[in-house]
Amino acid sequence: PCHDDGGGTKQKNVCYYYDPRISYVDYGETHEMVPHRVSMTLALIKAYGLLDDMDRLRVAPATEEDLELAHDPEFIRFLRDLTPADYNADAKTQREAAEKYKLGEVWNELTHCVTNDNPVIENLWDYCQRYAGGSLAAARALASGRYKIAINWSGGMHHACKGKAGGFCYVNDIVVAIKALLDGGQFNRVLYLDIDAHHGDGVETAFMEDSRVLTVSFHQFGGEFFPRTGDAVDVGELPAGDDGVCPTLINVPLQAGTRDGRYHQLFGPIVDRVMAVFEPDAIVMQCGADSLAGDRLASLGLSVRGHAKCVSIVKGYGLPLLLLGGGGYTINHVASCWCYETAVAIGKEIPDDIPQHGYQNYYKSQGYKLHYHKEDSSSRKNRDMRSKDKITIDKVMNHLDR
Ligand code: ZL4
Ligand code: ZN
Repeated sequence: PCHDDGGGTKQKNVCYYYDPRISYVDYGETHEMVPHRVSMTLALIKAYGLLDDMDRLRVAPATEEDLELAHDPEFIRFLRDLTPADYNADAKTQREAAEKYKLGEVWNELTHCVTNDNPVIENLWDYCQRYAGGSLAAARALASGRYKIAINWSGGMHHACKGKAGGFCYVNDIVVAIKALLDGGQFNRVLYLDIDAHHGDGVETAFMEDSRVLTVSFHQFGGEFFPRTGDAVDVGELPAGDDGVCPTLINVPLQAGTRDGRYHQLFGPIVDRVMAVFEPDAIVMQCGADSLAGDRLASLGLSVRGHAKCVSIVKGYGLPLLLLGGGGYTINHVASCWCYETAVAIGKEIPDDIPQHGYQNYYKSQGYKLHYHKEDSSSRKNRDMRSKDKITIDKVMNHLDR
């Protein structure tokens, strides 16, 4: 238990994984994904003095075998051997193989244009090993029973599939971590919650036929918003004993412009029902920060407090909790959010004024406050669910009632 050993050091409940090499990864000058945001997050966490309240642990890079928990061996080997030099030397076969795995420049049938969402970049394999290694180590730390909460803000790459990359994600560290939790022997059921602005399609697909994992994704939906899947009608279930059914996936589509009020009319009640029906032994939460107001790619409008309230609600159930990153493209907002959520995990309130530290200048546009404000004149209107939200919650609750 948590007691003072007399030397002033307490047993810590939270462990934190961060590998500095990840922050040097460069998706390309015009790409929206900026891995440097995780080192900004850590700098802020340090500046707030939060490192004293957690154990910061080493990341062992995930091995090929680890990654094969989630992926085809051929895909993993291709990823391991892929270099920008070879790719750009245009050995035609290399490019064709890459296209098969959705790596590099890929023709997109839906938009009729070339996508380079998953560019062939320097140190790609090392990057994959390290962000997945962090999530895997975090899962093992929870399975050991030593920690209550484990954090890897470099993880949460929810779009990668068994045999292909997608949506900035090369390997799916979440699937690896969940499999490790299940294989550890202490957890029979794992709940996956995803609050990224994008649908958690890769994790959903991986566990759609697995009654030990329930995936629940809250995401912007409608129009051409990536990846266009995850409507509320896309729910899944498997037969369970005594004529019952066991839910395997739930989607909560949200309209662009959804802010704290409407988000939380859905989040709290749905998570509460999910907990009662599914009774998980552990929770994995993808905390993509592109659902925040002012994100460069998405159009949801959560405040930092609104986003972190999701974490605090989930923490409130007291189960072993794995917190992962994900999207987030306005990097000062991302660092503010994940720093605040680290404080929530620890159980410490931190002041709004961003302390002096190396990355101070990044926060000018938010007045050097953690809780930045986006113009929000119609916040009253956002409090009430719209008819679409009512249909969504009815569908989800009905699904969980069966
Ligand atoms: C970019 O390189 O929707 C914007 C946006 C600008 C600069 C150069 C412009 C060149 C990626 C995105 C034009 C590029 C147009 N620039 C690319 C269907 C798409 C077809 C290709 O948060 N165009 C593809 C993926 C999404 C699509 C979102 C979210 C990940 C996560 C977890 C993944 N892909 C549209 C894009 C660039 C840009 C490069 C971009 N890509 C924005 N949204 C997408 O859920 C980490
Ligand atoms: Zn996203």
